[in-house]
Order: sequence, then C-alpha cells, then structure tokens
Amino acid sequence: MIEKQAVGEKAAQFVEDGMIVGLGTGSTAYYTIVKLGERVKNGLHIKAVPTSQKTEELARKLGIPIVTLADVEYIDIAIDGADEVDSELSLIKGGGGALLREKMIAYAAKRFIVIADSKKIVKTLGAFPLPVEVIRFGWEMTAKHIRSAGCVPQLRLLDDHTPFITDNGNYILDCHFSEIENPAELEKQLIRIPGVVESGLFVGMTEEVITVQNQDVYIIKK
Ligand code: ABF
Repeated sequence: MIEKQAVGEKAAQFVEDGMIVGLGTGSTAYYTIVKLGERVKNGLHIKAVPTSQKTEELARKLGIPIVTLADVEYIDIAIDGADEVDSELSLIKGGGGALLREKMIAYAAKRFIVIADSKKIVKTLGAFPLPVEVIRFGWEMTAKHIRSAGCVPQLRLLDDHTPFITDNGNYILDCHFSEIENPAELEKQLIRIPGVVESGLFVGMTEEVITVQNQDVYIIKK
C-alpha cells in the first residue's frame, strides 16, 4: 500500500457535488487532487481554492475549476497534509513552504480534514523543524527573537545561498525545537514577535486526521 495515496484518495470521498474545496499542498494532497480531477471528469461539480501556486497548476491541469478566497464566503471542506500530528491533533505544517495560505484556507473551512501517513503521527511535536514565515525586512533580528523561544532558527535556502521565497514573497525560518510540549503557548509566543507572519503550528484547527495503522486506513477523531 502507498499510504499517502490511500489517505489522499480516502479524503477525496468526502467531497460532495457543489462544494467549495480547499486543496492542500504536498505529496499526500497530490493524491486527493488527482482523485478529484478524475471525479470532475466524471461530472462532479466543485470549485477549488488552492493553498499554493503549485497546487493551482496541478488542479488546473486536471480540469478542476479554480476560485480564490476573494470569490467565496466560506469553504465547505479543506483537505491538506501535515508534517507532524500529535495526540491532540495539533499539527506542524509548512514543510512545503505553503503554511500561510494553508492556514488561511483551513481557518475558512467548515471542515478541515488532515491526511497523514503513519510516519507523521507523533506523541509530541518538534522532531520536524517548525516552519515560521517571516517578512524579509530585518529577518535576522526576527530570528534572534525566535531563538529566545528556545530553538535554533535556520533560513530556508534553495541552494547554498539563495533563500526560499514563499508564494507571498516572504522567507521561511525552519526552527529546531526538538520537543514542543505546549504548541498552543508557543504559537501565541511566536505570532507576537514583530516580523513573524505565521507559524506552521496548527492548534485546534482540525477534528479529524485520516491515517494508516496496520495497513488499514482509519480516521482519528477528536
Ligand atoms: C503540506 O503538506 C505542508 O504543510 C506539509 O509540509 C505537507 C506534508 O508533506 P507531504 O504530504 O508531502 O508529506 O500541507
């Protein structure tokens, strides 16, 4: 079984005709988008709000109608991957650099389904470096303030010296915390730092995670 495919395709089953769907980013969400593309070809009517330019390109290629957040009052269902999921269903997201739009779309959704292969399920968040989106101006000072939250922040680079730029024109700092005992507290601490746009901590944003255990797809519900 390809776990990412199994959970991605399972999530696509929850999309109903006429829905406005938030489309996630990453290699797991890829399978949801491909499955939805097939269903659109077979007559499913949906409008999709992509969480990244990469997802928008894939969705358009598959014939999925695209709208923006400006075009909709709400989103019926958002489906997206995660880098880590803890026992409270708090998430680390942003490994793909799309965390800001992902968080905006998840927040606007009536239902936010997370799709995660079994390796993403952890007891405590933090082994995966926490992505934090920061504006470019004064990012070194912002990194200094973030460091005092107890991590080692690293500017995400495309190669030896070219910084990764998000779809929103910002930088990403990958923050090595190792253990995040209180994600809610840390999320509040980080967002208060001037220069921080958003963190990849998604706390209390989802009620359901589709994952795999012993080769079976199952849904963890809060
Ligand atoms: C995206 O899904 C990102 O927030 C997260 O980094 C990614 C998970 O990656 P993958 O599905 O490729 O394992 O939403």
